[in-house]
Amino acid sequence: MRLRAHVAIVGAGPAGLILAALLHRTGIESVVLEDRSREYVEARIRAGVLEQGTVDLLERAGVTERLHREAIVHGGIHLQFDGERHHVPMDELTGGRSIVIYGQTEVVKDLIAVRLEEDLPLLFDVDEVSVHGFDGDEPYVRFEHDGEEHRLDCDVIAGCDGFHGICRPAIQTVLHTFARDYPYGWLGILADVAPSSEELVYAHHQRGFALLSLRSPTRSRLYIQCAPDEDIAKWPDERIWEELQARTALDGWTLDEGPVLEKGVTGMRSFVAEPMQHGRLFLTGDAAHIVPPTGAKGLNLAAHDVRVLADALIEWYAHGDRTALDAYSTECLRRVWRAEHFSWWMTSMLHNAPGADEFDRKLQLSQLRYVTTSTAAATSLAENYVGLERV
Ligand code: RFL
Ligand code: PHB
Repeated sequence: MRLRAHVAIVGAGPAGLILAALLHRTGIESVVLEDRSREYVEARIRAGVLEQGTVDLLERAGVTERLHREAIVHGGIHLQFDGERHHVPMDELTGGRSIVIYGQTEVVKDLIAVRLEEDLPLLFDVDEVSVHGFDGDEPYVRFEHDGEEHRLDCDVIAGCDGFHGICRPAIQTVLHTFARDYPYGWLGILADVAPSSEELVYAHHQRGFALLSLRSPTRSRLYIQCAPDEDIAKWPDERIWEELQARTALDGWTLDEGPVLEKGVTGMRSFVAEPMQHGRLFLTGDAAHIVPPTGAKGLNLAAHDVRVLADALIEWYAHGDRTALDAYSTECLRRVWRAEHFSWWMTSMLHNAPGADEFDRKLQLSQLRYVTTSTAAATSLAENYVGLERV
């Protein structure tokens, strides 16, 4: 079948779904193509920290009704090292800015619900997606759905298909890529137990990094540093709790345990592809860049990309002005590289790299002490963590 839309969106992660919602609000119609099932996409556990700018964008996209009821606002984080836990009051340091705890899974569920309620095109379980003609003025996407072949003609293709998608490889030859792999990963669990700390705890420990986060007043999300190719089968729940207890132990405080509902291992990588556009194909979010999760920036960067792209498309459709579209990549990459540096810095300061010696550890501890004693250093961390207004 032959279909037509203003914008073809490949991928129904946060980037693709937010873009589709923003465009729809101004009458620009899109078709969203997702190669996984709705159940899979809605069950995938990912990020949990939203910057205020991301919440504002979701507001504009019209999907914050449940978020405003359920999200938890945090004004700070804790940094733990050398047996001490220090509070970084991010709101005080940044003139009242805070972060919001609301799972990416919930954001995606809300976006899918609104899109389907409004009867707008969003196809799950598509196969054999390929992108064509973006060098010229008549791009199109080919795909299979329900055993039938389709061609989707459009003005622009948005590659929102994540790190393992097909859009970035389609323009591989014009891209410069920059990458760093880290010699460790994160083993993450979702546990049915109230969080033991009101705010997030980032813990530096000789046995490796640990992070205490949450999803709701009754659900904890916890991570420990592990090998990048760690075999999850070697980690029965008791062993995970033991390790979490050892790495976050503090006099006068206890980490409450509960049933583990989900667990998995994530590798850590920094990656940027430049430019984020070729002809009429635009890359957004993880399709163009990856950060290690320590800075909680991945989802927020994806949201920023699609805000810039949506505004540029609105300008183009309304006034035929391509200036903002042409500046898309340059505009996004400034924030991308700031987040790359911040995420790399947080990661290097908090993890115990294999082969690291006492000198490395002393430098980390000195940096952590500086960040928790100097207002200037704490402000630098805080303004990056809550999201810089201007980059
Ligand atoms: P996604 O979410 O990967 O979505 C891409 C979608 O495209 C689909 N797809 C295709 N569809 C059609 N055809 C194809 N050929 C396709 N190939 C792929 C995929 O199935 C998928 O549905 O990318 P997007 O939208 O750019 O969003 C990026 C975020 O998901 C990611 O950056 C964050 O999850 C990163 N991240 C965090 N970010 C934060 O801002 N704050 C956090 O606290 C945070 N914590 C995390 C994280 C990522 C983690 N993992 C698992 C990598 C914690 C973890 C553990
Ligand atoms: C999470 O809650 O999943 C989370 C929080 C902070 C991070 C990364 C992940 O830096």
